[in-house]
Order: sequence, then structure tokens, then C-alpha cells
Amino acid sequence: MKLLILVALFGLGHTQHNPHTKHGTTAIVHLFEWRWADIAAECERFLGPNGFAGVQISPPNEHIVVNNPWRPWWQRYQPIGYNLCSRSGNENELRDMITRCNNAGVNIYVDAVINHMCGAGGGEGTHSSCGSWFSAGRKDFPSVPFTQWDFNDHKCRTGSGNIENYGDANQVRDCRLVGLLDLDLGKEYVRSKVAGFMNKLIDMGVAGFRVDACKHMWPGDLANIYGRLHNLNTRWFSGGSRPFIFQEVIDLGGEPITSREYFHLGRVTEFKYGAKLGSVFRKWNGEKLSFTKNWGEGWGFMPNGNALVFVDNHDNQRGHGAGGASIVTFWDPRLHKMAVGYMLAHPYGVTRVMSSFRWNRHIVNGKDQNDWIGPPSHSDGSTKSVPINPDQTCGDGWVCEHRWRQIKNMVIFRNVVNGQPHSNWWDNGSNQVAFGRGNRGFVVFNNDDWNLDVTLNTGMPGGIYCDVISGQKEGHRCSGKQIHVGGDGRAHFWISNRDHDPFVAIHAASKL
Ligand code: QV4
Ligand code: CA
Repeated sequence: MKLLILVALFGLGHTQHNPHTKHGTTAIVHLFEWRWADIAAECERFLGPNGFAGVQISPPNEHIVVNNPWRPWWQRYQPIGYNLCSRSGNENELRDMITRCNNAGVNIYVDAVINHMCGAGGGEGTHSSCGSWFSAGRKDFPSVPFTQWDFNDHKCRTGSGNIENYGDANQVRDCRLVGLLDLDLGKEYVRSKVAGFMNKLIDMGVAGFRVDACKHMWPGDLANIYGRLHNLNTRWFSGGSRPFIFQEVIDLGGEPITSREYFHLGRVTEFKYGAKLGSVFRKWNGEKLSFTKNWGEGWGFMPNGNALVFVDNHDNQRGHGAGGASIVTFWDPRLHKMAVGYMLAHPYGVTRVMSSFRWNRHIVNGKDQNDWIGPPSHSDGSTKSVPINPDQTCGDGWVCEHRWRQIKNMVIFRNVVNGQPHSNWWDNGSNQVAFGRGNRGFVVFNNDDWNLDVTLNTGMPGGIYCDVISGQKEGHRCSGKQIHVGGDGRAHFWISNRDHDPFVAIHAASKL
């Protein structure tokens, strides 16, 4: 009976909480602002072979094109319609990418912007990615078509028409988010257009959606739209598979709208996770790694079956959205590798790795003046492709965190230990911790200002293992540290606090 209730509540395997990953893979990567042609190539040459489960892509639909500032990344969060041409490519390139990634065992999850269209100040003309004419002032988007009758302004009760107070759930749902024209998702017509857009993508073969700005949409409206969605394409997914839904709701506490209102609909982004993990690794507010023994629900995070977790995202890595200064990004590579490593080693949540582009940060009084800068581009504003260097890193300003050896190897670690319990915890009462995943893997972190020197029970079968952080197993040899696990499962670990990467990870597939 209890089990039945749980299944009904979280719909494990039955509803929109299941990412439908292939071949036992577990981690998603957000290839922020990548072109479709580059993602297709990346699925075949890197993501599939290294066990990545899927890609979150940038919004694929028609969006406004902004000149001032010049082609900001956030123009893609201002839809003009549901034609499938965007800064990342056209519909044929999108279809080709979805097909090739699926064939490489990698799912595609679409960032769906359905709460709003462009900003009220977006002007009039054909400055949109497919060249469709629109008028923001008249709320006229003929390519859908949406007209003034399809927006929420009549429901909104604030003087400005914008959201003014996050303490009032009605205005958060019915008024404009930063001036963005707010769709009336209560209308049958609007619901049918939005569902039609999502269904076209499902039929093309995507595995699900990151739904943008869910705090700003009524759960009942979302339930209606999700209920209209097709099952996944049976060319790649088993019959009856529902699309995976993960909803962007920023809930750090203190607001009337909570993540919980969205649990029955799909997974929800757990923003507390990255904010807290950042504080822990930065050792702010007296936080210590040893306090993470009960990481997950024990820290007040949402139930495991509902959570989509990440260290940073495309917003909070540049000061948008929520999380604040504690968020650990590629700008702090040593901490970032440790935090992402910790996330991937830990059983809580469906994990998403961020893959970024670099920009010129210019921080004045805590705010980055260049937080708007778009992806690496040619002078005409078109996005550059991602060149791969001989050492497998990316060029031209693409950071490619997902290709960093330590992160790539922890994605593999997560697959190898999938389904195993958190086990054999050890800590020194400070910032040295270790834990295992049953008898399949073991990690040790040293974030203290002194060396780690300890013998621990790993739970692993005896043998010599290759540490996949300092190096990796290559054929029969190991390019990193070797860890000797005795017949009793015990192993000695020594990690200098000055190591390039002060953590160690071994798993069943890194045994020599
Ligand atoms: C400007 C003025 C407004 C004015 C408006 C008039 O500032 O006062 O009303 O013009 O048109 C951009 C600009 C913003 C501009 C607005 C409308 O930054 O200055 O308003 O466009 O033109 C991204 C960016 C936003 C950007 C938006 C649309 O982060 O800065 O706004 O794209 O281009 C909350 C939400 C959460 C949200 C988070 C950032 O609860 O849902 O804020 N996160 C998601 C996405 C995020 C995206 C949106 C939602 C909107 O992850 O990337 O916002 O789709 O916490
Ligand atoms: Ca809304």
C-alpha cells in the first residue's frame, strides 16, 4: 500500500519524472547556446562514447533578435513564435541533431519557454530569428498566431503590469516577468498552440523538456498542457513512455509559491542544492564538508524522486536567477571540479552538468556589467561552431566543462555505481570526507588546508584501482594514482591539500 502511494505521488517510471535515459546512463549536460550541428557531432564523438545520458539544448523556437545590447544570450528567452529556427540552427539541423544524438544513445531535452513571448518593449518588425513579423506593442504574433486576446494583462492587478511582489502568488503567475508579455495559459486556444509546439518536438524524437519559468505558471494550466503531450517516439523509446519534464522553479524558501506545488507534474530544479554545495566548498557561514553526511533530503531538499540538481546553471553562473555569490562555476575550476565530482558521486537527484562559454566578466559593486554577453560569435552575430583542440579541450571561448577529465570521469563513475546505496561514510570532523556506493565505487575529498592521510573501509573488492581524477585507466595501465584495496576492503589514501585536484575516485571499471 505504502509503495502504491509512493508510486502515485512520484510516479516513478510511470509519469513525467523518468528521464528515459538509454544504456544505464545517468547525467545530463546543458550545452548552453551550442549550434545543433555541433551538438550532433558532440553526441557521436564524445557524449555517447563517454556515457552521457542527454543534452539540455537552448530554446529551439523563433526568438527576438536584439541589437542593443548586441545579441545577448537572453534574447532566446523572448519567443516570437514556434517556428523551429533559432540562433542554434534551422529545423532540418534540429531534426538531424535529434536523430543522430538518439542513435548515439544520447537524449535531447528541450528548454521550453511557454510562459511568455518577447518583452513589451520589443518593438515591431521582422527582427526575429526566422524573420517573422511581429508587434510587441500590439501583442501581435502572426506566425503562431497570438493576438492581444491571448495574454494575461486583464488578470494582472499591478500598476506597472509587471510582477512587483513575489509575496503575491497571483501577480507572480498573471503579471509580466521583467516586462515579458505573459501568455494566458488558461485559454483553450493558447494551451493547444503550446502543446502543438511541444508535440512537434516529441514526434521529432526529443525525450522531454526543461520548462522555463514554471513559478510564473499555474500548476493547473501546466497539468492541462502536459496532459496533451504525446508519448515519446517509439523509434527510440519504449511504447507508452511519457516525456521527461523538469520544471524551473526557484524555491529557496520564503515565498508563497513552493516547489511542492509542481511535484506531481514532473521533476523540479532544486536551487538549494548548488547554493548550499557552493557554501560548503567555499567554507562560508561555518559550513564544512563533514556536515554533508546527510546530504540530500536531510538538508531540507525536496524528495529525491522529484529533484533535478546542478552546481550552477546558465543564470546563476552570471548573477541572474538565484543562488548568489556562493555558486561555484568554471571561474573557480578547482572548486568546481570538486563540487561537480561530489554531486556526481552522490545518489541524490537527476544530475545536470553545466557546459559554458567564456565572456569578459566586469564586476562593479558585485554585479557583472557583462552578464548579457552572448556565445562566441562572428561579427554578423552568428554563433561560432565549437572547435576541438588536439588535447580534447574546446577552443574559441567554449569552456566545455563536460570534457574536463575529472568531470567526464565522474559521469562514468555515476553510471558504474548507479543503483548502489550511499555507504561507508567517513569524515574527519572538518573538510575531509569519503563515501562509497555499495561495492562499486568510492570517493575521498580533501578540502582542508592540510594533508589527508588515512586508511578507510571502501567496501570494494580487493585489487589495484586507478584513480580517475589524477588520471585514468588507459588499456591496462593507469595514468594517475594507484589505490591498493586489500582483501578486507581497506585502502590507504594520501591527498595533499596542494594537489591540483584534491580528491580521489575509484570504481569497478577502473580496476587494473
Ligand atoms: C527590461 C527592463 C524591464 C522592463 C522591460 C520592458 O529591465 O524593467 O519591464 O525591459 O520590455 C531581459 C532583460 C531585462 C528586460 C527583459 C525584457 O534582462 O532587463 O527587461 O529582458 O526585455 C532571461 C534573463 C533575463 C531576460 C530574459 C528575457 O535572465 O534577464 O530579461 O531572459 O530575455 C526569476 C524567474 C525565473 C528566471 C530568473 C532569471 O522566476 O524563471 O528570474 N529564469 C528563467 C530562465 C532565464 C530567463 C527567464 C526565466 C525568462 O532561466 O534565463 O531570463 O524566460 O527568478
Ligand atoms: Ca505567467
